[in-house]
Amino acid sequence: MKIRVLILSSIACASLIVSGCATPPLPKVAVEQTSTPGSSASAAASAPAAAPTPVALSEGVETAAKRIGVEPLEPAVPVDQPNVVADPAQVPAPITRTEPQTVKIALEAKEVEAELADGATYAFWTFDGTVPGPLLRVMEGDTVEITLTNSISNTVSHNIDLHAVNGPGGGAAVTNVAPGETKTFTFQALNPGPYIYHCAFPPPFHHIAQGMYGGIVVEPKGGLAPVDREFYVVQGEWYTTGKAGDKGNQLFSFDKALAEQAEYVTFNGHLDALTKLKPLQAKVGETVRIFFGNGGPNLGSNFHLIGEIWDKVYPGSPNTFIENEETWYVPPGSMSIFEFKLDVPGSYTLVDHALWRVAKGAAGLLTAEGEWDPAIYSPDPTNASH
Ligand SMILES: [Cu+2]
Repeated sequence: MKIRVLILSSIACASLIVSGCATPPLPKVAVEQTSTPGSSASAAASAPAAAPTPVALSEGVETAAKRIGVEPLEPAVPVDQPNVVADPAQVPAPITRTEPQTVKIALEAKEVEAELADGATYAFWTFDGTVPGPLLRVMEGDTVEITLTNSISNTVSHNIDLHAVNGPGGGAAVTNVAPGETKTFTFQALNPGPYIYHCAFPPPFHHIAQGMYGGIVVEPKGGLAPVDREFYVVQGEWYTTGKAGDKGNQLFSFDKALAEQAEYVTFNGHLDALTKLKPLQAKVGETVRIFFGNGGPNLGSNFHLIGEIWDKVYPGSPNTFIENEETWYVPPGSMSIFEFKLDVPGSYTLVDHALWRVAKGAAGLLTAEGEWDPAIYSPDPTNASH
């Protein structure tokens, strides 16, 4: 029952974030939907004659992009709107028990209009109002009871397919819920490891592209080995009718999704999610674990932390890991566990090492505070000229 409280507590936090997202109402900036890929609909709609004043698209992403020599995208206009960013430090407590339990998890499909980038809003479809949805944490052998509610205010049906499930559809076929409906199903967590869950209501590639995914970790009996700090990050890409950097409300582009031409590639649902809004913070000497998933729907992630080495990568079973890997591929619809120890203080950048995607948002900052050890790295790069 303890785990139930923890999970529901996490969900409650996410719900609070969503409440904040729902108000105030966002301005509707006219954007004509167009069937021409690559066209700039909002530019056509507003069409001021004067040349736009260059404004930094994102200070954090720009910094990350410059660090690796990638030109940032066209500028956007800064606004301050609610967002759906899941806090990467919002991770449920680790499993420490050894006896299986019944774990009850309640999730709510929420359609939320919020900011995707400075000046650009988007009608997200989410679990519990955040991207990614809350991290779920259960133990091998647990009976997991999933209850999915579709808010009455939503516009379409949803369901949930958890990759941790052994059974047809992974839960999708038995959780189809129209707006206002609630359904429950149970499964036994047989295979320990990290997994993605997502909405699979037809067409599933559309629901995923709107932001409906999250992670579920099935820990082994007794739990994963203890670490000092844990984070939760999920990559996803966005297909907007307007070009990246266009301001206003952005619509979903089926044409660009079909062509796999993403305008944005983000960690946790916003261009600036892990750079300006919620960067990762840790301390030198700590062991760090990142639950890193990829919602996709189309693009694989080549996950890399600039200036560090993944001491261990667990793509599946907690008993099987890769040591000393620098970049690890996480396909769409998959999650891996990354562990490393911080040896040197300073700023590190999480990236998809398909590096042009950094200019589309696939960057996060991790700051490590602590004592400098010149025997490990010298001189201090924050004092060095470039
Ligand atoms: Cu859905």
